[in-house]
Order: sequence, then C-alpha cells, then structure tokens
Amino acid sequence: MKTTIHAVLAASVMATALTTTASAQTRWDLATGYGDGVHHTINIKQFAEDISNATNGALSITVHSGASLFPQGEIHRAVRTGQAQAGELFMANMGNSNPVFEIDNIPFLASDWDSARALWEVSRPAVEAHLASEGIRFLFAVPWPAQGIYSQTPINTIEDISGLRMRAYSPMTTELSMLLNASPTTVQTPEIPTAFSTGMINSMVTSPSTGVSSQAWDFVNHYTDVQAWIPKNMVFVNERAFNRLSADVQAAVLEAAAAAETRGWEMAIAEAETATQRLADEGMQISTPTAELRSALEAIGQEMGGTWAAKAGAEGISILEAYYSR
Ligand code: PCA
Repeated sequence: MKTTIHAVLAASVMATALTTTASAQTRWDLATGYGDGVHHTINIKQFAEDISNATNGALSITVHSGASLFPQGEIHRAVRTGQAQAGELFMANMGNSNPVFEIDNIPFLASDWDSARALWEVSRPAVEAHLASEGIRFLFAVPWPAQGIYSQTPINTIEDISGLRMRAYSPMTTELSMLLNASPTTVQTPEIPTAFSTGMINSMVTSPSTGVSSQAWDFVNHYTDVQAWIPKNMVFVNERAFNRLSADVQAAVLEAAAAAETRGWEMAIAEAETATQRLADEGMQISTPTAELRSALEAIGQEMGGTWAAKAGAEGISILEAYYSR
C-alpha cells in the first residue's frame, strides 16, 4: 500500500514538473511585410533559430513573411497592442511617430557603409527611446543596399526623371519624387510587379535587392547606381511580452539580436554586389550617375535634409551634429 501511495505521489510530482516545463514554453509571432528571398527575412529566420537553440525551445518565434500576418502598414500598431509579439518594419515607415525614424532616408547624408554605420550609431539611442515610449523594445536594425534609380530610358540628367510615374515607399520617397517633378505612387514591395505591368508606375528608387526580388528586368532596362541613401529595417518586440520572459531567455534574445545585427550588415554588404550583378546578368544596363545628375540630386538631398532638420527640431539637430563631428 505504502509503495502504491509513493508511486501515486511520484507520478503526480512528475506530472506537475512536466506541466511547468510545458507552460514555460513561449511562442511569439513575428510579422514582416518582406518576402522569404530577401536577406532581411533570411537573417530574421536565423535569429529565431538561434533563440530556439539557445533556450532549448523555451522561446519559439514563428516568422510570418510577405505580409502574411499583417500588412506593412499595420505591423507597428499590431506590435504596440500585442496582437503580434514581434515585428519587422522599414524604419522610415514610423516617420509619423517621430522624424528621427526617417534620418536614414535623407539622400546623400550617409550613402556609403561606413557613413551609414556612423549615422546609425548616433541615431540609435533616439530610435530606441521613441520605441520604448510606446511600449516597444528595439532589438536590431539591418540596412538595405544603397538606393538607385530603375527606369525604362537612361537617366543622364535630372530632366530625364521629370514626368516619370515613380514608385514611392515612404513619405520621403514621395517628397523626393515630387522634387524631381515625377509623379509618385506608393506601392509596397509585393505589389511592384503589378504596379509596373498595369502602368501605374514606370520607374522606382530602391535597392538592387528589391530590384531582384521584384524581377525589375521584366519591366525596366536601366539601373542608375546613384547610391543615394542606405535605409534600414528594424526588428522590435512588445515590451510586456519581453518582460514576461525569464531572465535567461531575455538574455538569449538580446544576444541573438546583437548577432543578427552584425550578420545582417554583412549580408547587406555582400548583397549589394551580388544583387547588382544579378541585374546585369538579367540584361539590365547598369550605369554610374553622370556628374551633372549626381550634383543635381545632391542639391535635392540638401534641401530634404533641411526640411527634415526643421521637422526633427533640437533632437534631430543634435544627432546631425554628432554625425558631422565624428
Ligand atoms: N527595399 C524596400 C525599402 C528599401 C529597399 O531597398 C522597398 O523598396 O520597399
């Protein structure tokens, strides 16, 4: 009889232990608007896998790519309200919350990798603080390769852009397009092929990565590699969801985030070359901008920088000062 009671007790203790282990397993959904082929999504999937391995599965993150859980325009709200625990967003898409998120969309402010890193270093604390004020914890940011112009005809001067129906992906690209006397239409990456094939757009400014993922060669023949700016995507998590994790799991998330940021920058740098080569292999004409085009675009960049600084106020000015005095 005694043994039986012991056996029953042991069994119930074990059952409790198992339940505890099972309930310690947390599942997060991570929403992104970008497809599986781009380096951002590949990197995020690796991030999720690193966390699962480091925590023995205590935190498992499902990556919902290609806007399959939320469209790009809803990811910020979804993470803020906890409908999705985590998300990835093009940083400048949060320009309505604060202009600081748009700093990496100013043409020619930081258009090589070293400058982009320096700009990120000085703007990161403000980005983190603004997200924190909304109950969102920043995890990591990864760039796109520098942005160039896709068009059906060669772009030698700024006048060649005038009148084009140009895709925009953010308020800053809309502003740029208007300053170029083109007509902007906002189109998210999954809709690029349809926007071209229906004639809604006949040109765009984006990276070689997005040119490849949208198979730009089906619609345009020219890529002018102006390297105008290096924008970033950021990955973030609802702060309450993060706080519910044990200290060990939190540490694993932060460690995987730091690794993802380092890896993501390396992937973007490699991608700038391989994706540009792919555009050429698919028959596109790749050209560097003429001096005339470059200086006209730089003048527009200056103007946009001034508009941005006026919007961003003291915080923006101090970030720019820190950037210029590096
Ligand atoms: N690709 C994204 C953002 C910047 C980029 O290179 C897009 O075109 O929407």
